[in-house]
Amino acid sequence: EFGITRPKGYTVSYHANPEMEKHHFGQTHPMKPWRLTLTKSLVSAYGMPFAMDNYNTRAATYEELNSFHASDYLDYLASAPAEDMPRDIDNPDKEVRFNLGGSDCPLFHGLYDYCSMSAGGSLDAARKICNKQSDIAIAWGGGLHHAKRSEASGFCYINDIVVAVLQLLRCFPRVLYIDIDVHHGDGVEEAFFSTDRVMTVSFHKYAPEIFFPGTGGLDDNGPKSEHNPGAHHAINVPLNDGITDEQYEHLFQTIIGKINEVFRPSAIALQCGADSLAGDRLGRFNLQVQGHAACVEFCKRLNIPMIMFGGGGYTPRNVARAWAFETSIAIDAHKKIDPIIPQHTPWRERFIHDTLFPTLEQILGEPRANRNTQKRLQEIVQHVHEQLRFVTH
Ligand code: VJV
Ligand code: CA
Ligand code: ZN
Repeated sequence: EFGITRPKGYTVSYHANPEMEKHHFGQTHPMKPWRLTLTKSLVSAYGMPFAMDNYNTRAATYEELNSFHASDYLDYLASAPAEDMPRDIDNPDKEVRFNLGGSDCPLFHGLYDYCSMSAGGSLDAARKICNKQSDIAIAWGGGLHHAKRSEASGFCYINDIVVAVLQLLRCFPRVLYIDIDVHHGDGVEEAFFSTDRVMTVSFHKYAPEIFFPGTGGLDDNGPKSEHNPGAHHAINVPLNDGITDEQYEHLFQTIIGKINEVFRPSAIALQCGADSLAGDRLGRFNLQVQGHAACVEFCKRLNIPMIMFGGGGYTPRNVARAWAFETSIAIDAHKKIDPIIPQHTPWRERFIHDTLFPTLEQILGEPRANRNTQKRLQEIVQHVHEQLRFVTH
């Protein structure tokens, strides 16, 4: 109907599981797995599944999760009883193990299934890339970048990205991890602190004490201990409120273009957190779908096998817009896509505006003040270039 066909010369796979989307973190918790249903409904309404290999995500096994996570943490995660009330606000004295059961990381019904399905999708995506059955693999249910080996953090329990990158490292010498979520990708950065086979790059709002998680300053480039091969392989791009498409795209292309030349990755893991969009319930930037998606398009043009993960995103209609449009970029259909959301899209009224590309005025009323000066952005580029002088192989 929309003339969307398979891309020529390469294969895209889409990994999802409708069961995952039925889980709830709690009534007013910002993380809504349902945004994945809204994304899928747009992707399908545009006819995109015809252009991809579609896989129903399985749950990752205990052994697979154990490739990164500690056994005692996984055992507790699998057995901890669900709680109907998060504790840390109402009952701050109660013991919280592994940071589980507070208001950020509540113990909800089916938690272990939800986590293992998220990781299963990301791991399947990595396997398809490894065995060359896919050139781009999409796992919007993954991207949970804050989880640590033995700790939940910031709505993330299992670090599906680390599990997937460990799989990629079995078949590729070097993996570039890129994170455009508004938060710092601390869990992934820390997991690969001591290897030069993974370079991590996160763009994020940075304001320690005020904005989660508080790490990811410009000088945070991996521990500079004497014989750490991972030194200089963590790149951080700390930003202020209100950054625009134009500034972000320029920064992204300059930095990722340079990293591609120097590090020469054999695979890319791209975390596409959509909380960096304007109007996000937790985010602070002024990015539009076009600017966010331009980052995905730039990565795709590098012609390197790639996994696209989800991540944050707390205004579901905008998350669905971005991830559906980015899916169309993956299959090279973005120029054919009608910006008017198809009439037959389920939950079409939830989008409020009938376009994939609402203006900043439509999203926000009035835009958030931009606190990023050109001078500061230049300093960031300068610092990154200096770090990259240490990177050789
Ligand atoms: O800022 C924090 C930590 C606190 C303690 C817990 N209170 C609720 C908030 C302050 C220091 N946490 C952040 C976590 C952000 C995680 C982002 C995850 C991702 O996008 O990077 C990847 C998926 C935070 N910011 C906002 C909230 N938590 C928040 C949590 C809630 C909430 C409202 C805001 C939890 C429950 C409810 N409302 C009902
Ligand atoms: Ca980020
Ligand atoms: Zn986030």
